[in-house]
Amino acid sequence: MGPAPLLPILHQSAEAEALRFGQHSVTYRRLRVAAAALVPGVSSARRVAIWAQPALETCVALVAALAAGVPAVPVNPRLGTRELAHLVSDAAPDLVLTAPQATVPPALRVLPRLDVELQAQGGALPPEPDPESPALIVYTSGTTGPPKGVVLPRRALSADLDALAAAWGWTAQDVLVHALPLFHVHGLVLGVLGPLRLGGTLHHLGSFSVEGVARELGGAATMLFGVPTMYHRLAAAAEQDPRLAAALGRARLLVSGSAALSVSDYQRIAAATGQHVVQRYGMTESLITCAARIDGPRRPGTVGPPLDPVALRLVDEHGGIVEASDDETVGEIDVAGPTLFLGYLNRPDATAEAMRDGWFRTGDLATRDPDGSLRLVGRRATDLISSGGYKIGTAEIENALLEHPGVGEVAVTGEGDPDLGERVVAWVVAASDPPPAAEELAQHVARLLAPHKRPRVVHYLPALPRNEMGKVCKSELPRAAEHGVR
Ligand code: MLC
Ligand code: AMP
Repeated sequence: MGPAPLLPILHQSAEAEALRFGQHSVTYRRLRVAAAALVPGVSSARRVAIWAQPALETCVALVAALAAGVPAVPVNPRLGTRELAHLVSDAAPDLVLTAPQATVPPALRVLPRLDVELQAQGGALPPEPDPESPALIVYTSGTTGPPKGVVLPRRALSADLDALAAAWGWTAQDVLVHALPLFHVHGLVLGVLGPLRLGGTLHHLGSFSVEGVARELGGAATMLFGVPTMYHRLAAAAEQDPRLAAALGRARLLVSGSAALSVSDYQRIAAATGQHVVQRYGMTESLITCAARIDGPRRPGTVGPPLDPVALRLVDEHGGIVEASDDETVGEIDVAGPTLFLGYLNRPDATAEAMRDGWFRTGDLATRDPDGSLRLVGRRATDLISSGGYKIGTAEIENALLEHPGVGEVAVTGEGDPDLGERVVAWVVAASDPPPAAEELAQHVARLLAPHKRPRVVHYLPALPRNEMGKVCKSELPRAAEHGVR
């Protein structure tokens, strides 16, 4: 007997609806035969890129790569030239899977292309690959350099999804609605593989809108997944729109993650809809490690206890283990167990640095309350910005801005934003007179990296505040700007 399948329902010929994107949907049987048709074209590849538009074809491509046992690299279709070039050279995919009508940028045109035909008829699926084999390579930002490829094995995906299903009573009867991008673990692993592993249904909105959420939750959908920016927008809308408030109130579960849901938005949603949003915490490298349980306490600002298979400890700044459950003593979250990644692609140095005695160091700081729930209180590194649920390294943006001829020196920070959580702020010493316009710098970053990484605010300074070592003192930037704005 081989290993248990990652997507068991694909081995039956179920006629139930699996996935719906707008007017287009597929049953499990169609998903299986369309994916099986791609398998022969994929199976000899070492890795494949998937052009991850929010569309059925992206999911079929993902299922085909998983069935073939070939690691898939989801590609954000809005990546800029610099970041895409990095991904292509770092992951070195042998081919790219796309929807037939998709236009891909030059960096991907050099690769052989395999179009996903939703009506194609494939045969039997190959035997289940080894659970330890890599399934996905997901790029995520760190504090230095370009994004790193996080290599996730099949075993991490199945262990995490089963743990979440147990925590939330998530079953084949659930219809999940969301509008998350399909190139990060939130949208792709939880949002697509979650329903598919359980035999349930996903209704994807294509792009986020309050109206779309209201329509789906007013219809068949039972659960909503979103980032806090989406809940912030829903909170404001639900206060004005009784139909939306009623639809949110009917849901079996509203789940927020990827960034901190503010206490105020949690309370506004509770007041307008009667729903207490369930929060969960995780990282690309560890998948989801903590979640409020359906039958457990839900409190604003807390992300629930560790999931069953996850080992989690809090470590103080001296390396001691925090035993206290007093909601006061802060420690860095370390995690271990079956949901962990295999390592960063091509970066054994970065992988070794991220681990301590077999535990993955998340860099997130938390307290533990008496019932075992964690409260996230910050990050060890201030050089990661959390904006709209995306994690953005300041170094990536600084490097991109330095390539603009009008930028002499630059520092990038995050500042609080009611909608995005944090927004990207650039502090620029101009190299041209007049200095480059803020919108031009935003366009420049959006072109090289991705639009969500563009600075939303630009300050111009005559010089950056530096210490004796020449390092920029980021905490002094606001004061320096006050004294030296042009
Ligand atoms: C505006 N735009 C520009 C621009 N100004 N483009 C180029 N240059 C400029 N100067 C465009 C944008 O591309 C976008 O286009 C539109 O204007 C608005 O952009 P935005 O303001 O950046 O975002 P918005 O559409 O408002 O999106 C908010 C959001 C999004 C919440 C929907 O941030 C989002 O989807 N976040 C999800 C992130 C996520 O999934 N994270 C999970 C990571 S996994 P257009 O055409 O797109 O409208 C993880 C682990 C875990 O963290 O725990 O889950
Ligand atoms: P990523 O590596 O893109 O997957 O982002 C993971 C980071 O998102 C974590 O290290 C946390 O800082 C943050 N994060 C995820 N979920 C939550 C949450 N519920 N509350 C606060 N921060 C979160």
